[in-house]
Amino acid sequence: MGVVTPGFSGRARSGNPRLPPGQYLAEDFPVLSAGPTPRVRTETWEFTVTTETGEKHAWSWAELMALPSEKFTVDIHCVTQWSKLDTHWRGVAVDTLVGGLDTAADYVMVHSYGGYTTNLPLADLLDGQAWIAYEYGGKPLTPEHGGPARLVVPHLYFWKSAKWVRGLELKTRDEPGFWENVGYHDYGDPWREQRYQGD
Ligand SMILES: Nc1nc2c(c(=O)[nH]1)N[C@H]1C(S)=C(S)[C@@H](COP(=O)(O)O)O[C@H]1N2
Ligand SMILES: [Mo]
Repeated sequence: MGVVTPGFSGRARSGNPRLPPGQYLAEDFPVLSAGPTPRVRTETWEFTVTTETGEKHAWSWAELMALPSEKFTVDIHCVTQWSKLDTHWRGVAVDTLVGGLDTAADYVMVHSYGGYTTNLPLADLLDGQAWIAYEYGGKPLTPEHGGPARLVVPHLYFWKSAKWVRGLELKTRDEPGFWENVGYHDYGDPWREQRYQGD
């Protein structure tokens, strides 16, 4: 038996080219929520996109379901160092909701039921990089994982993937969301290990 246990070397340097630096593979699907799980009924659920001029666009649950959806398979990376490869989802591409809008905004504040927020550049939500997801593993997304619907932005740390998503606020200025405000990185690229401000 070697001095370095497989578990330790796995965490330090996995050799798996799909694992960003400092990440390890999670077998299960951990639940990470900063507060209680809001129970949002689809009957009253509403998703809004507000532009920087105050123009508001809203979708009911039925309207979201009527939009073209995509199945997508992605790797997800939490800042607490777990990653999960090949996760299966279904959702509506953010392009489908925002694509036709007249906006000069460069930033987005994502808002959730329950009050959670997270900020990111609008460009990171477009071109097939992000979805409003409502199925995981072929089943309706459970409340613990953000159901009825959550944002999924797999190329950034998973705190950007707001659970119980309620809307996108398009903005000309970048402002910090919930975790960004207490020291987490504004952008959060797992491949550049942008965990905290200054990384
Ligand atoms: N609304 C909301 N969204 C959230 C969070 C949260 O606390 N509230 N936690 C974030 C963090 S830190 C992570 S890692 C993922 C966890 O998603 P999961 O619980 O489905 O694994 O959700 C993100 N989205
Ligand atoms: Mo996280």
